[in-house]
Amino acid sequence: AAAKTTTSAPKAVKATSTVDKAQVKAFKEQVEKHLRTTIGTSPEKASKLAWWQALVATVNEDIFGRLTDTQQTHAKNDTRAVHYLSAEFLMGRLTINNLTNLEKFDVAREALKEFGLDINDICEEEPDMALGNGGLGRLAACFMDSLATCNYPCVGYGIHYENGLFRQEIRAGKQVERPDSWREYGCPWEVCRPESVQNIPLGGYVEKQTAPDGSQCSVWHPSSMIKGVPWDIPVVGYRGSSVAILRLWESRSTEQFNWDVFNAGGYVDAQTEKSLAETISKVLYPNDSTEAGKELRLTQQYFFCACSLRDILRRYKRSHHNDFSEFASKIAIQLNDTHPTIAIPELMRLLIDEEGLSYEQAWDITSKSFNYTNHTLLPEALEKWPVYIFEKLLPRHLELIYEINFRFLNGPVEAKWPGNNEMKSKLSIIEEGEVRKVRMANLCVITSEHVNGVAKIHSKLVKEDLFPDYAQLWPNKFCNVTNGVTPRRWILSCNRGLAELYNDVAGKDWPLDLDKCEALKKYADKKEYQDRFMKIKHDNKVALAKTIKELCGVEVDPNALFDVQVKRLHEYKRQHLNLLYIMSLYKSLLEDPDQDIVPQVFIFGAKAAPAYTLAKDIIFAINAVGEKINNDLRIKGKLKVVFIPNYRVSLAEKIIPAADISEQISTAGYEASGTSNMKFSMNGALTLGTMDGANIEIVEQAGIENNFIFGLSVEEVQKLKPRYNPWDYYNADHDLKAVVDWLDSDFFTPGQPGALSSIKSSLLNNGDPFLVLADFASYKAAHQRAQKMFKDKAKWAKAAMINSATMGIFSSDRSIKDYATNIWTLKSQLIKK
Ligand code: KOT
Repeated sequence: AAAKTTTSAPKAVKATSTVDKAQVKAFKEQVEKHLRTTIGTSPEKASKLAWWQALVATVNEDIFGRLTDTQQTHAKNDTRAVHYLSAEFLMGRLTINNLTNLEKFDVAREALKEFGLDINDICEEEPDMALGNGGLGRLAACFMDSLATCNYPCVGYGIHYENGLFRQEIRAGKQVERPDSWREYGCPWEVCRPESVQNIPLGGYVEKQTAPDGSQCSVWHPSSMIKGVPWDIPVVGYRGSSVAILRLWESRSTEQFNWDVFNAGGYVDAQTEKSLAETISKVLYPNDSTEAGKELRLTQQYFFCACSLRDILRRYKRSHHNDFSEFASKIAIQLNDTHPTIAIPELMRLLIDEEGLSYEQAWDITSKSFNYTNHTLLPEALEKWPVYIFEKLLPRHLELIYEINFRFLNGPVEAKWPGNNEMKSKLSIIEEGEVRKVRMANLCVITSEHVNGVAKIHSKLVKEDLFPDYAQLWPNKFCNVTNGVTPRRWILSCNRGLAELYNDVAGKDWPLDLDKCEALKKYADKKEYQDRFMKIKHDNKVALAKTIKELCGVEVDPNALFDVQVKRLHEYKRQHLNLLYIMSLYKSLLEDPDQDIVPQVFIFGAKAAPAYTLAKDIIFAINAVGEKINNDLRIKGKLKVVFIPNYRVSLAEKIIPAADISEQISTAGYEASGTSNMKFSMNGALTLGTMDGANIEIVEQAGIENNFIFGLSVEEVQKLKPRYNPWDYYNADHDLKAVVDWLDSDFFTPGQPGALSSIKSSLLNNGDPFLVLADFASYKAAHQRAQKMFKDKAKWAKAAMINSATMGIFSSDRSIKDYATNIWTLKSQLIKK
């Protein structure tokens, strides 16, 4: 029959597209070639790991050519570039993403199929690159993807941790931390660059010298040198635009480090010093939103900043020799929270001590180069380093910090508030007290051109509550850039079914312009499309149910409502509020087992900082309650609770596409933004959450009627907090009292009464700092609304589709363009082949 042209709307159900046979053949030959000549094995005896390595080698062939093109274009045009300094980059796995961005995934899948292999199975061999704790590190990873995709000249700088975030095991319901050795068998994506090694001084003392002209200067005599070895990880932009570089520094001992000791016959001592130097990049500190205040941590921060700045200066000097007048117009530096703050005095030091600039010249350059992103308001996360640690490790930097502080207090502060010592002590970089401390955030604000928060509400609080006095001095310094996530990883790669649907309704360019997804909105009322959308969700739930069976040994029904809370465990994120609700639901089911409720599966994933006892107790409580509920035949499987161990990026990619409800239940004012909230919505989950962080902007897009919002607002929390008494809520609400008291029994922990009491105690005796009890009733009501809507399949499908369709502004491309336009004044550069 003759082909018919059609102008009608796309069909909801469509045949899957086919791939080019010649490309598949070529890819297959490439993989086999690498299997034989790069890996040294053959298709007959290759392990899955070997196949994966051959696959990566094949992909790398594509990447390196583009990398050279990118770097040559930028060098030739002497372009301005941004340098993203971050102690964390939570990259996850790279294979599927790189294939996706190169538009080779389907070809690769078919090629492997011809070897009898399943690409997803092979890609399971790849360890996650877990060089981050949570939101902050994952944001940096999404930003690298967007920087590359949008063709912005950039380098990401961080630490090449030998061990990333710990692997979590659950034993007898409790978290156990195991080391994460992500490169035990080598990482095929990274390239070592010995030609760019740096030597970093540390320790020692500062000598005051008088120059011939009578002026004073400082000479630093460090006590040791550490070698910084760069490892480059190429980050491919979507459709092969440009290739960005993530450069991670590994610490090694230098020959200088132990030569004298060695010569004096101290072979063993020399080895100890060597291991000290190599300790610096050994392990990622497992704290999210708290500060350890450990010497090694500051050494890590200084080490990677010092290496990165030398790298930046070397590249700048290659084209500008010793003329620093254009430095600030060529170099933008973004500080991902305060962790890289030490880069500020380090740049000052390099310019003054090594390059011979005056203090004023150095300050002029430095204060035009840096910008600072704040990611939290939690006081325990604001870094303050004891002055004595600085004296020991970085005496010259301390001197420069004092100088910056002196000029700031006697300049702008004195001019604005003459003679006001109270203001001076509030704004000072140095906190006085028994232990004098350096306030890193103050140094950032004083130096940076721009200071941004990560969601509208958060940026407002940064300006008005965290730094109100600085905002009076410099009102225009403060701005907002709402976070975003990359749609390449968080839809296209992890939810192929949904990606196909968007291809059909929005055309194939939606991964580059997520606003295009809005096209789905006009089909949200159409049964055919609702069915297709919910079929995609159902398939994802079937796949997740299989994973849950494997990892937790629990059978869950894909027809049940999947209610998901996955994120770091923290009191402010209130996993225990979720748990109290589950207990109350269970209680009501025991009281009336025949009641007509929607079957529900509550899914948790969370790592607790190893020293955070209450967080670990909450993990134990979730497991204990889950164990009881999952095995209670009286409730006929209407309720299941699972805790998926070792939550990480690769698990998120399986969990998020399968969620019906996304729990975003932080106490209002405490979650700076959240980013998983965006991923869930994009994948068609409805948010059950508070008006906090980016949740506010999510419901602004998707409509409050398509989500379940509950709880106190930021203003209400601020008002209630000073006079809050959790006992009032406990005594007034029978159901709440019953479940809180349940924690004190041994019902969930037979033979171990009191095993869950610390949670009750934190809620009642410790004043319930995050207002769990105050929000309980409203939280329960939100769940009831959700249950009701879930019974109306069409209504639910429509709401889910509208959520997914309206998340365009949460593409990290939009965030990066905001940074480029408002903060970095950076232009994108087309790459010449
Ligand atoms: C950790 C230590 C010190 C200071 C801040 C942190 C931090 C903050 N780590 N992760 N965050 C999160 O950052 C995300 C990205 O901006 C936010 O979405 C999230 O709300 C923060 O909690």
